[in-house]
Amino acid sequence: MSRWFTLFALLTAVAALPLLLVSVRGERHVPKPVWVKSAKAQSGDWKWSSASTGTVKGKVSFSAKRPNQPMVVYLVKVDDAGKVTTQGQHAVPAELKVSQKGAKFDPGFAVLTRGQDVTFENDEEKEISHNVYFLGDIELDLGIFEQGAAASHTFEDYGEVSVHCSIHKRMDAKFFVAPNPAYALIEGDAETFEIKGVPVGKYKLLTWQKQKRFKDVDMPVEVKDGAIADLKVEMTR
Ligand SMILES: [Cu+2]
Repeated sequence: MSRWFTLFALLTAVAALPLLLVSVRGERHVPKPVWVKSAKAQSGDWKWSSASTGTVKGKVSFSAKRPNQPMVVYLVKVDDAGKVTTQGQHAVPAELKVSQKGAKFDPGFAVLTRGQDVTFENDEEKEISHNVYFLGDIELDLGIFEQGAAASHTFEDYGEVSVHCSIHKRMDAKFFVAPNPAYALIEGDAETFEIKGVPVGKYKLLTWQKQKRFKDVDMPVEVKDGAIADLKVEMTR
């Protein structure tokens, strides 16, 4: 009889274990950052600033009416075989501060550079808590923070980030994290771009659109010392 009781007690304990773990997890207010998905950026010894640089410029054309939304033209370093390789070390822009006043992320759109810090400040005048979580190429939850508190994150990977708050469903923002400083933001009715000071080497020119209306471009570019690579970037549907 006592043997059956021991077995029963053991089974109950095993069954209760997940519940116990869930409750412990629920008390953890600031989840440890974990990369769920990676855009496969790597840092390496290769330095972005170099004595030998060239320029990549071009004109973007659109096969249909273009939405009044920003797009980014950016370069990704590739090896001789054309495969994405280490993106190297580069100077990182200053931290971006994002306000959350009135349950609104401000700025609601930004282009960042890999390695850049972003601080979300809960600068509400009332006692309102906010949460920040990311979806997209970079997925992460920064937890919930009260009025006066802040949450920071360093973007060590590149790609698209949709920023949300689990408390306020309408609170959102969009970031694009460029892999290196070689990018151009194209806004309004601008159709040209120029990226100067690109270290010589082989790259891929890629596009990113905030509103995805066209097929993104993926074309090879070679940057030569003191030269200008002049490209036609055709956005088709
Ligand atoms: Cu919020």
